[in-house]
This record gives sequence, structure tokens and C-alpha cells, in this order.
Amino acid sequence: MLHFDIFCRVVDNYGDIGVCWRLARQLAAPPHQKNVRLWVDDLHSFKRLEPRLQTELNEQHIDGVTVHPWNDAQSFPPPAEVVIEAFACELPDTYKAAITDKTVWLNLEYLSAEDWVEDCHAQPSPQQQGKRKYFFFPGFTERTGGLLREENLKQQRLSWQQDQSNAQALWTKIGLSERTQIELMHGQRRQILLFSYPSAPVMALLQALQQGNHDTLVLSPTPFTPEQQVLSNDHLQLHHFNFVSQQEFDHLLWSSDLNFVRGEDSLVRALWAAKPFIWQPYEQEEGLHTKKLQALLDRSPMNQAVQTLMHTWSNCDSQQFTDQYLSCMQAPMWHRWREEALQWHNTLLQQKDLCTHLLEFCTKHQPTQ
Ligand code: TRH
Repeated sequence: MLHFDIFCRVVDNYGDIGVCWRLARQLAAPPHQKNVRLWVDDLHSFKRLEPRLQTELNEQHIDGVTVHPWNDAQSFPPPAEVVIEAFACELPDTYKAAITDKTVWLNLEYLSAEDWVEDCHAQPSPQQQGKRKYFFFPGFTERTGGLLREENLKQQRLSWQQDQSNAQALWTKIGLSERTQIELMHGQRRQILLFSYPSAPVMALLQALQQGNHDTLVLSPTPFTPEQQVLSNDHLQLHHFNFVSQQEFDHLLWSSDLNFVRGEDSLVRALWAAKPFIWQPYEQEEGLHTKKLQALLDRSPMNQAVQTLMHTWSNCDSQQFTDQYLSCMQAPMWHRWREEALQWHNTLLQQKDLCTHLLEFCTKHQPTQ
């Protein structure tokens, strides 16, 4: 059986550990059931999305994955057959020295829908002493490493959504009143999940929701500012929730009518939720994030009005956002947006997932011992 070591440094935010944790669990779960060790340099950040984690332990087992804290000064066991260095996190020197020409060594890169990804995916990155390291790029086409997706994810989502007591238990956990829960269940109130960077034009969104025809609930893991809180009333409820586990985060996406997501991991989860969403890419120098957003939209079935709205949100353009949002929420446009989100989900579902691509790559590149 193939053994994996995954190394993850938490730089800022939650995307790096978010991706590594999903990857580790998917490799360890059926149908793959690989032996996986995950080395993480910041267990406190990790604990926010995995509450079962005990930050004081040197070794623990969760969902079939062995989790270890990582600091460069510690000693390491011999490398696994497959070593994944997430997001060019630089392996510890002693561990790197023990890598041999038999090890399949990968640098897992950030997700992007840009064209160049196909050319760089699976390319070697020359190393000393015949060691073989490759770039592994997730992506949106068959010529990339694909997207992380659990086995039977669609079926899991549909059965969760079919039984309303699942959503009720989640809503109770995050502190929603019984009355709000009933309104959500009966479709009398729309639920919006708001996971965005501080620069997003949140005030403009809230103003649009105030003017809109529907009673709305906005759920946010970031507390609302006093200025935003002033806009909260029965028509527009604002609710701050404490970070939930990754699985519960998925459930929030599944139970919402519209999702605002940011960075790469929640983007992919919003796609798998099959619901309309607005993506805010992680801001990069020279407007690179705008290119990333357009590259994603170019691969999507999204209509022009929704594409423009996503750019307006990403460019933090409060002036334009309110009117554009209101027009996208008009009945025929909203219906179209929902259809397109479902269509996009169904198209991507036809593709091979990242773990399957990864295992095929390892089989192809692993020398016979
Ligand atoms: O946290 P992010 O902004 O991460 C970012 C990006 O990945 C970016 O590319 C990277 O360079 C930067 O970090 C350093 O957004 P992202 O990628 O969506 O990751 C958030 C993770 O947090 C995701 O796995 C979902 C999870 N999450 C929960 O588990 N529970 C929660 O309550 C919330 C709000 C999020």
C-alpha cells in the first residue's frame, strides 16, 4: 500500500490547511484507503476547522489520518513513498536529505483556471542526486490535476438536503432562533452565507438586501461592524457564527440560497454545493486576482450579468454593486443563475477528482522497487 507524507505550513488564513486536510482525509478514506501522515506547523489554526484536534499531542489519528505537529528542529521518520510539499512550503532539511530517487516528491500548487496550468501540471522540477520532484496543479480540465472531491459527494449532499432535521440541527448549533429556522424551512426567508475578505463591499450588499423584496438572513464567520449592525431588522437579519468544522461549513453552503466565498478551497466547495455563488479571489499584486477570476468565469456557463457582478464584488466597487446585485436577484435572472450553477456543477462532476489524478500519477512515476 502506498504511504503518503503531506507537509503543510499555515501562512495566513485557512486555505492551505483547508486543502491539505481535505486531501489527507480523502486519500485515507475509501475507495483509496492510503496510509497518510499529515505534518502541520500550526495546530491552533488547524483546530478551527477540525475541532476534534488536540493541539498538545505529538501524534493523533483522525478519520484514518495520522496528524503530527511540524517544527524543523524535530527528527523525522524515513520519508513515505509519496511526499507532498503543499504550496512550496519547503521541506525540513533533514527530511529532504533522506528523500531518495525512489520517492515520488510533489509540490502541490494553488488552484487556478488559467490556461498555463495545463502546460505546467506534472512537469518535473530538477533536483540534486537524481531525486525527482514534480509540480502538481489542481485545475478545471482533464489536463490538470482536477479538483478535490469526496467519493459520492453529490449523493451525500442530496440525502443531507432531503432531511430537514439536518439543517435544523446545524441552525440550532450556530444559534438561530426557532422562528428564523421555520421561516427558512418554509422558504419565507433566504439564507446567504457571507465568507469574504475585509475589503469586500459588504455595506453595499446589505443595502441591496434592505431594498430587496425578500426577507433575508446573512450568516458570517466575521462579526458584523456596528455600522453594519444598524441595518439589521426583521427584513434583514445579520447573524455572526463561530467557525464550524469543514463538514459543517459544507452543510452551511448546502443549506444556503446564495454563497459568498473567498480563496480557493471554499470556491470548490461552493461549486460542489450546486448553488449560486459569488467568488472573491485572494488579492494579489498587479491585479493578478482579477485575471484568475476571469479565467474561472471563462470556463463557466455564467451569464454576463453574473460575471460582471463577481468582478464588481472582487474589485470592491460599492457604487456599482447594489444595483447590479438587485438586477441579478430579479425573478428571471435569479432563476437563470440557479440553473447555470447547477449546470456548472454537473459538468465538473463528470471529471476525474484530484485524488484519482494523483494516484494515477504516482502509479506512473513510481519506480519498481
Ligand atoms: O481562508 P482563505 O482565504 O484561504 C486563503 C486562500 O486559499 C489563498 O489562496 C491562500 O493563498 C491564502 O489563504 C493564504 O479561503 P479558503 O481557501 O476558502 O479556505 C478557508 C477554509 O476554511 C476552507 O477549507 C473552509 C474552511 N472553513 C471552515 O472549515 N469553517 C468555517 O466556519 C469557515 C468560515 C471556513
